[in-house]
This record gives sequence, C-alpha cells and structure tokens, in this order.
Amino acid sequence: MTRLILVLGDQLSRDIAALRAARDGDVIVMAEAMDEASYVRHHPKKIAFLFAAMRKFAAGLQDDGFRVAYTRLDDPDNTQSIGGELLRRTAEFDADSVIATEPGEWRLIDILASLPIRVHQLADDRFFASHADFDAWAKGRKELRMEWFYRHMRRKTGLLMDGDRPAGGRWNFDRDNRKPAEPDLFRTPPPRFQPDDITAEVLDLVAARFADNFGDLRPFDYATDRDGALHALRHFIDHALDEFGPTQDAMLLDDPYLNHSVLSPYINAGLLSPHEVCAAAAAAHAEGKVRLNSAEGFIRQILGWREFMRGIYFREGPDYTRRNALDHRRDLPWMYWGGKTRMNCMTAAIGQTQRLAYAHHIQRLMITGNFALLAGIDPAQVHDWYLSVYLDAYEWVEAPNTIGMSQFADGGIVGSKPYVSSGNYINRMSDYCAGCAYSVSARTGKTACPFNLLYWDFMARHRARFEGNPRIGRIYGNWDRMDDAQRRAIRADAADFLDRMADGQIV
Ligand code: FAD
Ligand code: DLZ
Ligand code: SF4
Repeated sequence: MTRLILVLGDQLSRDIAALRAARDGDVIVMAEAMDEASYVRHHPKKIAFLFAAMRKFAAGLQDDGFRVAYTRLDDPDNTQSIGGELLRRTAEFDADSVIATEPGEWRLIDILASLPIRVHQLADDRFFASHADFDAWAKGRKELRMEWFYRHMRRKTGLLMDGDRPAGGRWNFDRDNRKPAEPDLFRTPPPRFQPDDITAEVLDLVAARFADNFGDLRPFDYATDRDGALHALRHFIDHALDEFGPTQDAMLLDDPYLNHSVLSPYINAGLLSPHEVCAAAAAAHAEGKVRLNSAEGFIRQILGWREFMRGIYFREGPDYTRRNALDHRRDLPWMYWGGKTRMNCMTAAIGQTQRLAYAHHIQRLMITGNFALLAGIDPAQVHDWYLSVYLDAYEWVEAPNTIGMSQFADGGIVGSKPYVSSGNYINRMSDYCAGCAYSVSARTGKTACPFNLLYWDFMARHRARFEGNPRIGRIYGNWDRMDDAQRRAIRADAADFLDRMADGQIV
C-alpha cells in the first residue's frame, strides 16, 4: 500500500526523519495551507520565505526522483489545512498511512493524532537533545537552569572541550562580552539574495493574499534554499563571528544586525542544521580565525539556549502558552503594530521588525519584551505578537522565550529572575536615548523615560514575589532609600502613563 510522507514548512531538511523513512512508491505530501498561514497573522516576509523555500525544496525532491504531491495556496482543490490535505491525498493515492516528523507545535501534533488515518509521528532528531535526553537531564532537579544544561551538552558533544575541561578553562566568557558598540561603516551586513523566479511568484501571491498583515513584504532579500543558507552561514563565519561576542548585547539605530548571524530562520526551517552551524563556529576558532569568547557565546545560543527552550516547551505541555504567573491583564498597545510612540527605542525595535521581520535577541528581550513586562501586558497577547512578527518564529522556540524568559509568565521555569531594566541599561547598551523625546536620566515628570517609571512601578507591584529573590531582591534597598514623595510621584506618573497608553494616546 502507498504511504504518504508529510513534510511541513519548517521541516525542509533532506535528512528529516520522515524522508529517511521513505521508500519506493511513497508519496511526499507538502501543502501551502491557509490554516498554517493564518493561525497568527504572520509577517508577510515569513509567509513568503516559507512558501518559496517549500516550493524549491519540493522541486529538489522531484528532481531526485521522489513522487511529490505539492499543494499551492491557490490550487482550487486545496482544503487549506494540513489534515485536510492529508485526507485528500489519502483518497487520491489510495494510501493507508502517513509518516510524519513530529511538528514543533502542540496544535499540529494534536491535529495529526486525531486524523481518521494511521499517522506515525517520528521523533524530530534534528536537535542535539531528544525529548528523552532532556527529560533524563531534568529528572530530579529542583530547578532547570540553562547554564547547567549547556555544560552537560558541551560534555556530551565535545564542542569546545579540551578533554573533559572547557576550552580556555571557563564555560562562559560573558565577562569579556556585553560591550556597547560604535557605529561602524565597515561592518559587513548579512548577504542579500535577489528573489529568483520562484520567489518572485510567491511574493506576488503573498502581496495579493496577505496585504493586511503587519510588516513590509518588499524588499525581500532572504535566502530561500539550502545553497543560499549555506552561503549566509559561511558569510557570518568569515565576516561577523569574531566580533559576535563583544557586540552581542549592543543595539544601534542604523545597524539592525550588528554582528548577529541572522541564521535562525534557516536553522528553524531546516535549511541549516544546528550541528553544522556549531561545527563551523568551532572549526573557525580551532583555525585561529575566531576568538574563543565569540565562538563560545555563539555556540551557547544554539547548543544551550535553543535546545533548552525546546526541552522546556515539550516538557511543560500545551497549556504553557496560557500561563500568566504575574496576573498581567493589559492589552498590547497599538505601537506594537506600528502605531506611533515617542519612545525612540520602541520605534527602533518595532520599526526594524516591521521592515525586516528581524530583531536581535536584546532588542526582543530588553526593549519590546522589557516594556511589555513592565507595563503588565497580558502574556498571551505578547506571545501572539512574537509568534507573528519574526521570520524565525515557531511556537516551540518562541513560547519559552516569550512566556518564560521575557514575560516571567511561567513563574520562573526558564529564568530565575525577570528580565527587567530601567532606561539606564538601554542607554548604556544603545544609541537610542540621545534622540528620544524622553529623558533617560529623569525619574519622574512628563519627560521621564517610561522605562524608569515603569521599572519601579513593576518592582513595587510585585514586591511580595521578588523581594526574597537572591538575584533581584537587593534592588528594594534602592527603592526604600528614596523618599516617600519620590516613590509616590513615580507610582502616580507610571499610573498616568499606563492610563494614557490604554486610552490610545501616543505615549
Ligand atoms: P544570533 O544572535 O546570531 O544567535 C545565533 C543563534 O542562536 C540563533 O540563530 C538562534 O538559532 C540561537 N538562539 C539565540 N538565542 C536564542 C534563544 N534565546 N532561544 C533559542 N535560540 C536562540 N528565536 C527563534 O529562533 N524563534 C523565535 O520565535 C524567537 N522568539 C523570541 C522571543 C523573545 C521574546 C525573545 C527574547 C527571544 C526570542 N528568540 C527566538 C531568541 C533570539 O532572539 C533569536 O533566536 C535570535 O534573535 C535570532 O537572530 P540571529 O539568528 O541573528 O541570532
Ligand atoms: C509557519 C507556516 C506557514 C506560514 N505556512 C505553512 C504552510 O502553508 N504549510 C506548512 O506545512 N507549514 C507552514 N508553516 C509551518 C507550520 O506552521 C509549522 O510546521 C508548525 O507551526 C510547527 O512548527
Ligand atoms: Fe527608550 Fe527611555 Fe531611552 Fe527613550 S529615554 S530611548 S524611552 S530608554
């Protein structure tokens, strides 16, 4: 009997489990489906990237002799859902079962499990750690901390190890990193790729069908196939990785990428494997081309954070995205969808998100995430936003970053403290404050930086929870040392700011 082999839009790896299981006569099923393209209002660049990459991947399979049943979004028979397409193809090819690779989202796992046909969901083994590996590591631990998981993974993989000791004698070189950056005209941005015919056709389709989604479709210059993704990897290793560590946390108005790799869209969609990316970084260090603090910092993001986040997502279960430990209820303000704000940092981070479907980690964490947390925004709405607006966003990696790391809505599973800061941190790490309508040094008053007002307001509101936290509790000493009038002024100005924001005024 014929079997269907399902390949989803973020499973574009030739060695993905379902494809490895394919044998003669099987039919590969791929589908552009409205259900997938609209479970959140994805950035148009994200939809275009995936559709173009899917079409090219399918064409490559066909060239290599696979039988491929590919559904385009506008095909008249398209049922517009993955489940619907599997059932339609089952009837068409008289298939008796489906081989799939486990999707990266509970929603789709459940859909596949509930179809009236046998679906085998094989483990997605494109990661360094399987679910069982992560659970074995987590078992019996009171707290799950990325740093310990990362060391475990370094030992397991041997990446940047001298025998059983970390290369350079330390696991982590962040002491040498986290520097501000200066504008540098000679910094090399990521490579840009001219849309080919397939991509151009997809761009027209997306322009016609998703015109109302937040984000600029054009210019579109991301790679959409493995060759392009490999070129982007090589380019990053040769031109940016060496500087990655020191500038990792810096933010500049006119340089959205700094020395970041912009490889997450390719890794997450399957065009690059995390193994080859880490191996390339380690090799560049071994060849003396890249300093250790940069290679280590970069590899930690993938071998440590990326794997840790996936472990948490699958361990915590489908209700994770609904957690709201701090009981935050405010609506996401309009500025996140392009509405005007006087805050220069928010304009910069959201503006580049709108243009590029990209912001680097510190912009996501310490600008848009920090603001949402301080302002007490409903984490489900924040999650919805991050899942929509980035080219690299899939729930398994986005949710633990948003619900956990950024919004502390899981109550401290991903991080031991909330990532919050006043304007001072942003001023130190960026050039945003100089041209801002607000004053970063003012603590109260109409022109006081909102991050200053909201920071203390947040800390005061959540004192009972955070006062005893060894990583952040000491901050209450500073609050207590302020005089009463100042504390009252901060809280009143914060309340006024939040009311004006809720009222739809430009803040
Ligand atoms: P680089 O800075 O060059 O880092 C190298 C690689 O490390 C990335 O390509 C990525 O694969 C990995 N990485 C780095 N940090 C993380 C992290 N915290 N978690 C997982 N992987 C990491 N990343 C996503 O891939 N998809 C998301 O939907 C996503 N949502 C996020 C939401 C929030 C609120 C926050 C704070 C972070 C989120 N991240 C997400 C993590 C991180 O911001 C992006 O991976 C990174 O910005 C991608 O850009 P880059 O490729 O230039 O990364
Ligand atoms: C994100 C996405 C989009 C926009 N469109 C499709 C699609 O049309 N067909 C498809 O197979 N996959 C798509 N995807 C990726 C899926 O949503 C993704 O596989 C799940 O969210 C699990 O990570
Ligand atoms: Fe952002 Fe405050 Fe700096 Fe303005 S002053 S850019 S609001 S941190």
